[in-house]
Amino acid sequence: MADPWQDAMDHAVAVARRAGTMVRDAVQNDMKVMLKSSSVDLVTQTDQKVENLIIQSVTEKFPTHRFIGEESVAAGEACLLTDSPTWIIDPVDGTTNFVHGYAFVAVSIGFAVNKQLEFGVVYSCMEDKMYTGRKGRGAFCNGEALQVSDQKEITQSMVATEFGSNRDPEVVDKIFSSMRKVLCLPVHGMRGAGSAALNMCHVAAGSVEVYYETGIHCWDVAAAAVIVAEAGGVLMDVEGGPMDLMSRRVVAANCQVIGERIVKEIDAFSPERDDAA
Ligand code: LIP
Repeated sequence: MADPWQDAMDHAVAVARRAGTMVRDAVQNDMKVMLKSSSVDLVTQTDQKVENLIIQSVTEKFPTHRFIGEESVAAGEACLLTDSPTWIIDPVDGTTNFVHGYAFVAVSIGFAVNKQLEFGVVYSCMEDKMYTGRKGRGAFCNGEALQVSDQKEITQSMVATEFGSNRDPEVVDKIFSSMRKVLCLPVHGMRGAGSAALNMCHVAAGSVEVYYETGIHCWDVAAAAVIVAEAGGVLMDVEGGPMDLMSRRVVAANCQVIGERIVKEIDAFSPERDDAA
């Protein structure tokens, strides 16, 4: 059957590639770094320029579609997912990496209809890796099919997580106590790419068994959630149960057993939801 969203997905891939070129070019030049929620929550003109590029180009082709974009929300727009076709955009996922010239930087474009994610495109700009996932049709990296790891033992697993950008000591304590418990299971290792989208693509690609984080936003994970699911992985909340895109909490695992095992070690907390009025 013809795919009703094929056109939109092709457009997402094309615009992600253009956006990636913009990001790569910007790394060569001086960049103006600004602050958002705190002194460690960074944003650059490139984040804003890339988001404008994506929104403009999508609007020209699909004038009725809606957007949730990291920088538009930072500028005061509502973060509201309706039934309308909606593009969920993180123009530069891994902004801190981008500012420091650390290689994991991605353009992330998710697409939802009737509040269900239909496809996701994550372009790792510095590595020139185009990750794509289309509901019911698989996940790919540069055209090669992705498959999660078949590991079922947490003690044989690679775990990814992040410190995030909240420096409230109580939150930092929870992050560290969770990491300590996970590390001492023991697991083979713990990593953090500095980009939620790429951590999840690493789960989809099989090099990481499970990624968890609290504090991410819907635009960090929407696209990669489709990629993980289509590579055979599972998504859940940090306390178990289904992932809620607006809750700012995510576990992406190769399988249910590993996901549920990691959930047992996480000291959960609840940041303000993305869709809080
Ligand atoms: C960042 C993530 C990073 C996470 C931060 C933040 P940004 O996104 O991808 O992995 O730890 O909380 O959300 O701000 O670079 O788009």
